[in-house]
Amino acid sequence: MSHQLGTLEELPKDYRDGLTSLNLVPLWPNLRAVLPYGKPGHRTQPMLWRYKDVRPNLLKAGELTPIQKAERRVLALANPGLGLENMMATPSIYIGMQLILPQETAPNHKHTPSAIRCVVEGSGGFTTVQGEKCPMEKGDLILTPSGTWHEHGHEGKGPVVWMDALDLPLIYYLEASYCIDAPSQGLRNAPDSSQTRYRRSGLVPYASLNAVRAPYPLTRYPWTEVREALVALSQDVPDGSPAWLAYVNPETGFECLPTLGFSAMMVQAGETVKLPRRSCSGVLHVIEGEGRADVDGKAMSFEEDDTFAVPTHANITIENGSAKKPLCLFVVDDAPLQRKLAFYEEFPAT
Ligand code: 1HN
Repeated sequence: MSHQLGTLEELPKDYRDGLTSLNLVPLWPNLRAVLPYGKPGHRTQPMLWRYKDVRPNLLKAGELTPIQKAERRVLALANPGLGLENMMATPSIYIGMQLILPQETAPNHKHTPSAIRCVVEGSGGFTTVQGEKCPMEKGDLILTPSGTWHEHGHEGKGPVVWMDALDLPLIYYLEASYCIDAPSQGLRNAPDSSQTRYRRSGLVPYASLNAVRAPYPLTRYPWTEVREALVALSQDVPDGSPAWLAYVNPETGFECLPTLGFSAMMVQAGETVKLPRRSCSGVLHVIEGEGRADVDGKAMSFEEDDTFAVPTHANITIENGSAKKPLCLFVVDDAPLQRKLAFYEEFPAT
């Protein structure tokens, strides 16, 4: 491994030109670029998007662009390291902030990328997924997995904003991204299944034990329930570690979606936590609280509703900036995909 590999310039020009004309490329001058030693390289920058910068521009979009001309009214959080036009927060994760105004509807469609929403502000918004109407209140997680019909509406007052996360960069790279539309879904006239069939963790409908399991039994994870669980867990975690819960499929116990993973973290008032160095890339969104993050030496001060991207293998320290209130973060990452590919790794925080 200590050998200096041969460079392109060392090769005779006529040989190089000959290779080029045959669409052939020598591997060895490029090998370290595509297979770095010890740790992967990355173009993804640790990046913070402040909601106080996003919000006025999103509301302005509400004035400038009627929903009919947008289909989805969204400002994407684009990582400059990956090229703004590519709309990638990390190599696998697309993140956008979506605005819907009272009485507007965002029409029914389905697509190959999988999506989730995490509600940022407002009341009265809803997403209908496969006929199930999911209320959207701050911090709620709503899944719209690949191939599931979904549409949005708003029956309340004032703006409703949520964060969209999709595995779009992956699916687009695979040249497999497309959507189709259809008339509005018929509604099942019943509360969403987080309030009925999957009300409590550890309990599933009896009949599901026999049945061929639905791939996505639960599409809404209400924040009030998650927060309560985080508060309870906080009483029993070591100092310097966050209370950290993963959102899972209640029937399988595995991650909700095949590609992206979702979790919620609570850092106690006045505490600073170091996260394990993980091989996945990720996006952290502040549901409540404020503080500072250090991501591979880049310091970022954040407030409620801010969002930041972290590259693969990042060393992350998070400090709760309040001595009184907890800090709650929603985390999106591509660990489920990396686990399936059998290379997901975690290293103790240093
Ligand atoms: C999409 O379908 C939604 O359904 C939001 O709300 C953002 C970004 C790219 C591709 C599809 C939605 C999207 C999207």
